Amino acid sequence: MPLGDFRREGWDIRYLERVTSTNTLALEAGRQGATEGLVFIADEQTAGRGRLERRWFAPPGTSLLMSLLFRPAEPFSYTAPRITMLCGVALADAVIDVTGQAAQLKWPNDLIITREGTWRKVAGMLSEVGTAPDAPPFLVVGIGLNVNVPPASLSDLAPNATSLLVESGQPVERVALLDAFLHHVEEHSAVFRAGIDPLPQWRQRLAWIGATVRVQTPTGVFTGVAEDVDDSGALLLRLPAGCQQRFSTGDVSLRP
Ligand code: BT5
Repeated sequence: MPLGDFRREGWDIRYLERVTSTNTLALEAGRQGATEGLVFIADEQTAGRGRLERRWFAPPGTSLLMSLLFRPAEPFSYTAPRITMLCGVALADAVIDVTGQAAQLKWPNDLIITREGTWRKVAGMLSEVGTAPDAPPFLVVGIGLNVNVPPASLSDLAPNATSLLVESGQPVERVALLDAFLHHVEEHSAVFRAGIDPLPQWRQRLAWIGATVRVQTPTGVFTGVAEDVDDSGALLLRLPAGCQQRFSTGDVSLRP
């Protein structure tokens, strides 16, 4: 089925062939009052965004490029990060269901696959908070998943990029992944609404807890043992000097 024909009950899915960034569209729609459940999905982005002003690249028609609009319940500062976490868990679930690949989350918002001791990034997530006058803030969760990116294009994306095509050795149906992902978002959201915190499940899916890692932040590079995440999802690193340092943002890699 073409991506543009995909529907799922409970979701308002808007497919566009080419956009600047699905996150930008979802943020604008949220400002205009769009309701939770809106999803923008595109075959191509001309200005795909990563965190910290970085870019997200994807050859047209090869990937899942999408943004979901959420209107988190109060208190926003507790609920919004948990919605991002449950989307990450749902993304890992979908990849595992559809491809059998043992995908793991990499703090804070990546999906990686490790093969023969080497990890590669197969998806990234960008959560952004939107605001509008006289209205509560809302949340946009953007996901870029490298589905059928051919091997020759991977080095144009990032040195450590991979795709599901490359990992599983065969093309993967984007519609099947999208359907599985939305199914798992529904499932995990229902559990969260019933009062169960998604953080422990998210933590369980994180790669490298207990391992020595390098954390790169805008203020420096730190090496230590990734001991845990705290109640807000921040990473807790045990530094060689013995003290623990908390990171709310950064890029983590395994110590070389
Ligand atoms: C992310 O940022 O990983 C978040 C990416 C979110 C992209 C989605 S696509 C749909 C929605 N609309 C948007 O505009 N964005 C969201 P970050 O952790 O900052 O990683 C960005 C870095 O990943 C870049 O600097 C590159 O090094 C690398 N990169 C870019 N494209 C990649 C790809 N397709 N696969 C793997 N790595 C990539």
